[in-house]
Amino acid sequence: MVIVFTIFANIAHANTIGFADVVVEYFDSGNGSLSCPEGQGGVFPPPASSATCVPLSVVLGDDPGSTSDYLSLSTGSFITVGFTDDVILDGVGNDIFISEVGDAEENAEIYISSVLSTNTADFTFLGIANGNTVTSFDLATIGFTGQVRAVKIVSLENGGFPSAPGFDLANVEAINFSPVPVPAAFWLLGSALVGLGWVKRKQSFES
Ligand SMILES: [Ca+2]
Ligand SMILES: [Ca+2]
Ligand SMILES: [Ca+2]
Repeated sequence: MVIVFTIFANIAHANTIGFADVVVEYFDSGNGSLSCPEGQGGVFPPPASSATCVPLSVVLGDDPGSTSDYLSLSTGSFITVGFTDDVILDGVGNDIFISEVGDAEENAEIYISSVLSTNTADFTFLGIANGNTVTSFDLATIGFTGQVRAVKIVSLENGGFPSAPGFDLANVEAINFSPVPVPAAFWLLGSALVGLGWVKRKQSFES
């Protein structure tokens, strides 16, 4: 089992407005084919018939070309992606699209959070995303009225094993969202510790 907790910059795709920006957490259950984050596309173009190691950034940004790069999440594996230059809001109709590019029975549980967090308690169950389709979600269906900054995808099946085991996540798209001003986005991107220090100093100057 491997647990990674870090913030990965989006290096694979340029268009991040309306799409996920960072990886907050990744968990590999060990039920896949390889001992690395696996999938297809990105900077490791593989033969179509086999899985290969991919950077987690394949799930960030959009997939503008004719083929999507994706991360295969085997049963029990999950990834949490964060939005930093935009936040998802409940608007008219659907608010979030989750794109799966496999062709087998591959579903995943989708959870959302208002904070970039690795704590399960911070997440609310939104629904089930299906395989070989783009599944749409409307925040209104669960009465979620806050901002969504993190989306967690937990794989339920291992369809496609061994070439693309489980839920093949191509991207996470925000349909209704609000852009975050650059300084605020920088704040979200991990300057929290620096910021806390600054607040403390500011308070001490004023006292
Ligand atoms: Ca974004
Ligand atoms: Ca909505
Ligand atoms: Ca992708």
